[in-house]
Amino acid sequence: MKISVFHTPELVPDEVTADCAIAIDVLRATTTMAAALANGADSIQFFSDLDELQRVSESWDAGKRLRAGERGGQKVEHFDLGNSPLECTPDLVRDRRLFISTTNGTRALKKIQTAPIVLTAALTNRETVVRYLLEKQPETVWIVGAGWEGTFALEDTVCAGAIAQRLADQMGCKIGELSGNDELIDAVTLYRHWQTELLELFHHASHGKRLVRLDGHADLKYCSELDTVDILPIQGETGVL
Ligand code: 3SL
Repeated sequence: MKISVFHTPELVPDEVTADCAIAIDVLRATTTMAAALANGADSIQFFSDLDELQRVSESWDAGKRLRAGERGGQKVEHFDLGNSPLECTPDLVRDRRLFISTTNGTRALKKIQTAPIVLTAALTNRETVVRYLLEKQPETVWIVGAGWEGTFALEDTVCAGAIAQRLADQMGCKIGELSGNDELIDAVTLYRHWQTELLELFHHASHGKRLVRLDGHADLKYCSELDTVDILPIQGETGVL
């Protein structure tokens, strides 16, 4: 298995040649997706465009849908939910489809959606993603961080490192043997340094600071916890997770 890390969707080649591509937006889209599915959501359909989300979700039974999303970290007006994993309670999400659009996370997913296998990962479902990769053994894996409007994000890179480190541990190999690009080594180095202080790292991250300003302390803590949900968000034939 060779793993390449891309810090932002903009850095991903237009032709996605990986056997498996993984989108990461730890703060907060892919953590929210994992939380929603773990709490019983039926499925997740992702959009970069809010108008398209409105139009497509209109045809869905109103009692079976939830419109979720943010712009600038704030809930989109008239939507049912913002983009907080803590909002995705079992009572609210059970058996419903989430129609979601976020600033960067859904853009990362859109960029890789043509890969044969598309997953989303966060720190919270890291172990489940690793287990799947160990089972499937795809030859090439691309891990794509959502970043923030085209720039690097610490929280996405540290999650990529957490996945790769756990894989190397389970496979009994050195990280260099898994490395598809230099960014992978960089991500693992970041993870090794901060693995016991992930919440503190998030407080240094620019998007972490932004969320704290929006009163997102509880979200930051939830998103920084490793291996807390056992769920694999994987794209099905209809393009839905
Ligand atoms: O950028 C995104 O996709 C969001 O996850 C950002 S926020 O954490 O909801 O502000």
